Amino acid sequence: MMAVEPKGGTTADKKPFPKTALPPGGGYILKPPDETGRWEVSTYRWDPNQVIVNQGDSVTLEIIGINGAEHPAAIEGYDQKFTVKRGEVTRVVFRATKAGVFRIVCAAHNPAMVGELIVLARS
Ligand SMILES: [Cu+2]
Repeated sequence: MMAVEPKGGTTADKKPFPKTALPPGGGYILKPPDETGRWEVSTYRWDPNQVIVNQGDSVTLEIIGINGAEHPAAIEGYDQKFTVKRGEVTRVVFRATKAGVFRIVCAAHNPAMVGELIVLARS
């Protein structure tokens, strides 16, 4: 997995700077026009943002930090907390004991940076 920041931009003469604020929480960034009129929008995400495993699997997530200095994160319902830092690989190792869908949430980039751990029930 990666922690990445997709980014887009244009100049105010092509598309006026949006008047509506984006949802708060650090997950969306809207940079107002600079001296050249260029403005940018970006967000943070896990890529891929879904991990599918089978119940009972030993899971190792290797997550590299590409954009953003730090991503303090957790897998809700699995008691896994970790921080992904730019330029480093963070390994998250656990056994998928519980079936279900569990959010992988970065506390610094709400509400955008949310992935899903999907644990398929053992039949
Ligand atoms: Cu983040």
